[in-house]
Amino acid sequence: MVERTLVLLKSGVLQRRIAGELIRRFERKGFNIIALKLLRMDRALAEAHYGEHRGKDFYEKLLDYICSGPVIAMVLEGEEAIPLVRALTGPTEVLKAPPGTIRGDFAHRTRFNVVHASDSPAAADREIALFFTDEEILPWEDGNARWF
Ligand code: FUP
Repeated sequence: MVERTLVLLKSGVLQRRIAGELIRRFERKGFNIIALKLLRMDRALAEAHYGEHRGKDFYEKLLDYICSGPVIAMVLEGEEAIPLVRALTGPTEVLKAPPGTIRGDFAHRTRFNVVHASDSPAAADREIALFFTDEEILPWEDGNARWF
């Protein structure tokens, strides 16, 4: 089934100059980028995005981190995009993230685990709507490539 998922390249990715490398991995797998923006998340957006973690011991530090610099937000579309993008990102805990995954290759602290990706269809719908209006989402088909 074709799905859409929200990906965030978190604070620090731009400073480390690895945004292109990370985007390349999603493109290489075959997903369509159908929305993309650079933004600085404010506290309200961070709380809305990570509300499920309110009250946990890492919550405040998680918000501080995600608000500490610009992030890249993207909507990716493709067959089974939600589980397949999660497979590319790797598990949340960096000690469990194998080499070859984004977190396995680029993160050494769970709190600074480089990337966010929606973990269910309900989360994807909710998260995409937090970051993008309907007008900002631009699905396309491979047929467009014949012009180039
Ligand atoms: P994920 O969906 O893989 O991003 O993981 P979670 O929604 O469980 O966690 C959200 C973010 O909280 C993680 F990306 C990193 C941070 N976190 C911690 O800092 N410590 C923890 O023990 C768990 C999560």
